[in-house]
This record gives sequence, structure tokens and C-alpha cells, in this order.
Amino acid sequence: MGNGISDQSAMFSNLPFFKSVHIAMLGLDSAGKTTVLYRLQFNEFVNTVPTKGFNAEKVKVALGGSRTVTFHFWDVGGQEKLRPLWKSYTRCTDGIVFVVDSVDAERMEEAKTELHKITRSSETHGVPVLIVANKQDLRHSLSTAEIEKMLALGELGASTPWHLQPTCAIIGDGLKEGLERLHDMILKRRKMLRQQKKK
Ligand code: G3D
Ligand code: MG
Repeated sequence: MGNGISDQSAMFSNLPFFKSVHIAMLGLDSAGKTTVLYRLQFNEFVNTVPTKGFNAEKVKVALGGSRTVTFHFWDVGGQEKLRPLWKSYTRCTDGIVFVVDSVDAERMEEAKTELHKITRSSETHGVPVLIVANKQDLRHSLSTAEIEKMLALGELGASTPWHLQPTCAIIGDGLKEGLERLHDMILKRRKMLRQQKKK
């Protein structure tokens, strides 16, 4: 699911410049951001505590097509009082991972507001967003179709490439697939920006 800006990359992905990306990991508190991060880093479930400030981790991920990409993640606390800080992390980022708790229907509207606030900012113009529909292992989790609607992803605007990925961060299901799509979108944007500079 996404707005079509996705597949490609093989040609450029072997150059060193394309092997490293900076990612801001955002979303409401308790969505599973830190669990996603440590699942990717240690390849196992790590019990988390609420993030007071941020976690910064460099994680090498083997994606399809024999590319290994280093993701520099900034996992920023999602409590309301910490959200004004998000701006500092989205300023120069290559991509955004926005994590939602698929069971928390009550706070989906709040998640939608925050997501749209981030993508409307001039500083994140065109920055690709991977929306992670986490906790899909739980019985009452909403489907991706429901989440797409509740987050009004169709209203994100043509300039924001996005992809919605169902995941279970506890066992790692869906994480690599999501990152692969995010990386594809980042490469596509970099190529477009290079072409614009040449003109
Ligand atoms: P945050 O960093 O977004 O605030 P955390 O969220 O990573 O701290 O996770 C919040 C809680 O959700 C944690 O449980 C964590 O184990 C749980 N969690 C994260 N991902 C998943 C998932 O995919 N499935 C399920 N079932 N739970 C998940 P606690 O109990 O420590 O609050
Ligand atoms: Mg956290």
C-alpha cells in the first residue's frame, strides 16, 4: 500500500553514498518505536522503558537485492510534552518512520493529527514516510485498510511519498519489508533532487 513512489534503486544502491540514511522515528508514546529499533539492532525482543529524550542507534540492515544499508535512527520520545522536539529531528532527515499502535483506535485521531502536522512542515517537504502499523499480532488490531482511512493517508499530498507497512515489532515481522520500501523511496527522491540541481 502506498502512493506508488517505490520500486527502483539497483543502479545506485551499491555506491557508498547511498548506503547510509538518517531516519527520524516518530509516533505517539507506547506505539512501539523503541521496540522496533532494538528488534532491528539486536535481532531480538528487548524490553523497553518509556523514552524520556531520544535513542540514537546506527543499524546495518541487509535488504533485498544484496544491499546492506546503514540506518542512523533517531528514536524520539512520543509523549505530548516531548513532541515539540520532533522538529529538530525531522529538519535534515532522509526519511521518517511513523509508528502507530494498531490496537489503539482511540488515539488514532491524535496520531493522524501529529502525522499530518509533521508532513505539512516546509522542512519535511518531499521526505518519504514509512507508516508502521505495529502490534498486528494482537487480536483486536485494526487492518491496514482501516488504518489508512483513519490516518487519512490519502490526504498526505502528492509530494509526500509514503508506504503503510503492517508489523509486529516483538518478533520483527514486516520490519525489513518496510525499510526496503522506505529506502527505495529515499533513493528515488535523491535522484530527483540531483536531477533538479542539474537543471
Ligand atoms: P514507544 O517507544 O513507542 O513509546 P515501546 O513504545 O517500544 O516502549 O513499546 C510500548 C509497549 O508496546 C511495550 O510493552 C512493548 O513491548 C509493546 N510492543 C511493542 N511492539 C509490539 C508489538 O508488535 N506487539 C505487541 N503485542 N506489543 C508490542 P510494555 O508492556 O513494556 O509497555
Ligand atoms: Mg520509546
